[in-house]
Amino acid sequence: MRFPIITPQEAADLFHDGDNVGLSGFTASGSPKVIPGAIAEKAERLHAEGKPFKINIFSGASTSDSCDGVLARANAIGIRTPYQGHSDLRKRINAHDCHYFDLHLSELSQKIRYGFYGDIDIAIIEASDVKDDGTIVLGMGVGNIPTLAKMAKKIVIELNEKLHHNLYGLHDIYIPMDPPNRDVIPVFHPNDRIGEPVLKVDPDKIVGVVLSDSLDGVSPFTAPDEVTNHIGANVCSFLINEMHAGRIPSTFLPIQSGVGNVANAVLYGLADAKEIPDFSMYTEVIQDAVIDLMKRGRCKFGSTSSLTISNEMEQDLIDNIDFFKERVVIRPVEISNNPEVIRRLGIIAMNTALEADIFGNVNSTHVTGTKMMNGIGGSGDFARNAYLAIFSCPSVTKGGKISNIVPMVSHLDHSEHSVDILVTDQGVADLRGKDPVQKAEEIINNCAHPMYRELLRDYLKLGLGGQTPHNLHAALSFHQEFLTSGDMRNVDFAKY
Ligand code: 0RQ
Repeated sequence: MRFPIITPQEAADLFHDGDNVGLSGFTASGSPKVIPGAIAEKAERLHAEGKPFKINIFSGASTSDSCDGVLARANAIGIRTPYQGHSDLRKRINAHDCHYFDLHLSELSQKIRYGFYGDIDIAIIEASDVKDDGTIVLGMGVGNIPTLAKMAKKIVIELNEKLHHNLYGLHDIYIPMDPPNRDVIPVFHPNDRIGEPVLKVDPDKIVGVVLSDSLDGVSPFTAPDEVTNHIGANVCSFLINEMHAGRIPSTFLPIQSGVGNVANAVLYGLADAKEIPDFSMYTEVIQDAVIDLMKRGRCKFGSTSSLTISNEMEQDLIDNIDFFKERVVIRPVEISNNPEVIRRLGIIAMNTALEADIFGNVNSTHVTGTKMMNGIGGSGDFARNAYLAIFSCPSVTKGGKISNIVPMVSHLDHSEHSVDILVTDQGVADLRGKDPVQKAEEIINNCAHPMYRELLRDYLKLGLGGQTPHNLHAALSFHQEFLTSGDMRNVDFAKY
């Protein structure tokens, strides 16, 4: 190989305080495994000497403990975007040790190319193969790395020997032109390939190759519980009814689903429903359930930005790679989440809310309006442009002390204009074609937990008129009550 093989510690020497660092991957999949740990050790050493050291991380989405986790614990992240999901990083963000800005995932690449966030000093790319001419076969996640690599001044490769050099053909690497020269992004079907199977970088920018040897380490999903099963069943029967009513074509439409048990329950529910034809996914994350459904023949094709699958599934995929190359394409998130493509394909988008209000607005990111949970992820890319935008959440959380249906969301990620359907374990609220008061009735009757329905109706009665009858004094009364007494059920509207 033309490039020097270096140790993670030698790689860490290439990183300097204040550097803008691009990472390959999307979720743990395709994220660097070994260099961030060495950077974290360097940061701790420098901090002990009283010297500043933080790097700014631009990724595809969340990463893993060996990336965001180690760096957050070392307080080595200055700026972070566009999505994260690690508890240690969350603490840093909410303590303002790390400046996190939350962004629609599809937008980061173009905003980097537009120069909005400065230069990219160095990129770390997980590769399953690298050639002397700078041709790289990526790992299980792509994310924003095509643009990050193009813009980076230097590149260091993590060559993952576990990936066996046989992933060629799994990826489709494409960078659109920028305005005013942007052309059509020619994805007309989920399985259309529009770019190259490899990432091509300037070989002169590659300063070293670090060897790694581990799979992505995605935890297998936890067993579904009664609540997630109910939500999944509600979404599923809603979609089947829509197809029977002719509002979803009989050939069905491509599905996007966020991560977690609800997505799994919906996918298995659709797969088990005889009336639903074999379907495709056009999504940002493919989880274990989809791999399973591909083997059963129920999922025909999956377009994604990552295969966020457990080690067992990842090994299975590597061992049967030819089967999966015909059924999977891994794209840059700029394309997997592209609004133009999502609207053209007519995606059924399923995403998760932390809370929703009675008028159909959704908060996906901020606990009681202040504490960042993870980020908006791709939910806005998909919901805003979907054929059908579905949001789901449990009706209550923390044993009923929190109602996830509230008078007014404490933070707004998706406005009522982007939410067609709201689903909880209680049922389905179809918000299409309804005015705010009609939406409120639909949501209270069908989605709120029975123990909160009267309280929510009482709130509506306090409304001070207008098309959306809020009472601004009491709009955040549920949250205020939770912060004061620890239980939203104690809210007393006599005070308002
Ligand atoms: O806290 O762990 O302390 O019990 O929030 O809630 O119910 O376990 O749900 O893990 O699916 O996360 C929206 C955060 C849901 C996630 C969100 C507490 C609850 C628990 C987690 P504990 P659950 P999940 C895909 C596309 C981003 C948008 C999206 C997410 C913890 O799905 O980040 O879909 N979505 N992106 O107890 C206070 C409330 C609460 C609450 C739940 N109303 N108030 N706490 N919790 N509701 C992602 C990508 O783009 C890659």
